[in-house]
Amino acid sequence: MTHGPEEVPCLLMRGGTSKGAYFRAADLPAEPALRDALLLRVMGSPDPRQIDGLGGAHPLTSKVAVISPSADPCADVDYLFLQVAVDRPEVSDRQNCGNILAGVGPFAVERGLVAPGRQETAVRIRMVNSGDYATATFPTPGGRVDYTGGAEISGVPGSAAPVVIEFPPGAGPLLPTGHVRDEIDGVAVTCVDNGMPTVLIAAASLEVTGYELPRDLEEDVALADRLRKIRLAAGRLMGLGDVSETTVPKLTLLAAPRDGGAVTTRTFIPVRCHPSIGVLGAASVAAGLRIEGSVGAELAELSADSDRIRIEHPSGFLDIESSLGATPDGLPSARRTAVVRTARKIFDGVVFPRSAETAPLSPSPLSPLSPLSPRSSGGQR
Ligand code: NQM
Repeated sequence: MTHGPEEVPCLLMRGGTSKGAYFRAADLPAEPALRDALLLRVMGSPDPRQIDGLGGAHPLTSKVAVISPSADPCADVDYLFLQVAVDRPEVSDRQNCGNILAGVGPFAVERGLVAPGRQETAVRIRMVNSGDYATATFPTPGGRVDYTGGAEISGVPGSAAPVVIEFPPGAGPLLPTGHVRDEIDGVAVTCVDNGMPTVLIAAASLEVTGYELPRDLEEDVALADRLRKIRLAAGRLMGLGDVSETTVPKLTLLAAPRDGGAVTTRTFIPVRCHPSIGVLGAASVAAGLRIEGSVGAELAELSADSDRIRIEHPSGFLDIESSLGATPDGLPSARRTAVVRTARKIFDGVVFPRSAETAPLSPSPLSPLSPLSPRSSGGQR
């Protein structure tokens, strides 16, 4: 099939608890500025409702995966993740996404980038944003991706085929500040990066329980202000520079488990409170809990004889396997991380981006949905 210049082949997929538009790199402009301008028009940003595009008016449904064959001998495909801001004209490659990652292997088979196995297929993925690797294994009976199955993940109704994702140790340090604990604004934090830069904070140290509903936490303007200050300082300590306009680091509030898991979490991504938890965010939390002396180690209930850690979150739990080793100079380092996700092919076709001449440069002032109150912290991210 041939497509006009403003008709872009696109697969709309759910990856884990997120949803996004998946593209072959070859179908998008190679020039990042042109690509990003096109993606804003595809998703309908900037607009709090994204009414004129594919985006779902929330950071977790305003995501893009760009996939291409990899030149790296350790990978089959390259996966570039792009976060499309909802209410700002901004596309960022500063963070990775482990939920959208769940759809990358199936997409690669759907688009003929990887030859399927007869029963299952393992796709080696280079995550361009971080330079880290993952291997995703999923069923392909008879050489076709089978999305149906019995795997259930909290935050997604029903069940689907499991996508098993294995992460080898990442390239960067697990403790980017070089310390197990830092103190910011009078609050003890542990800054950890096992795929997603994350700041761990005991909920009680911010005068919340950590069991609140995400909506209630999002409406707490004083909490948002404290979190923003902690995040800006943590970003500098983690070597990320000025993070006022970026979506990393994330912030995870921790409390003792209530439902048989290892810990309860409320994660800010970084302004909206996640209805569950990101995959790499959970990988960072899990690793952080295992570090002796960390914020969280004292709250967590960990099993000594299993790598599996059950992370409780607002809509259930996420099980993750996490084991640590040590660097030659004795600092903790990630050894292995693995997780089960599911993915679904929702729609396959071409997307017609709004024409560049009529696209908005700033959000619609007349949206009937009021944006979140803590706008001083950077809008709906
Ligand atoms: O941490 C949300 C998500 C994510 C990212 C976010 C993710 C991850 O749930 O790997 O999956 O933290 O912005 O999609």
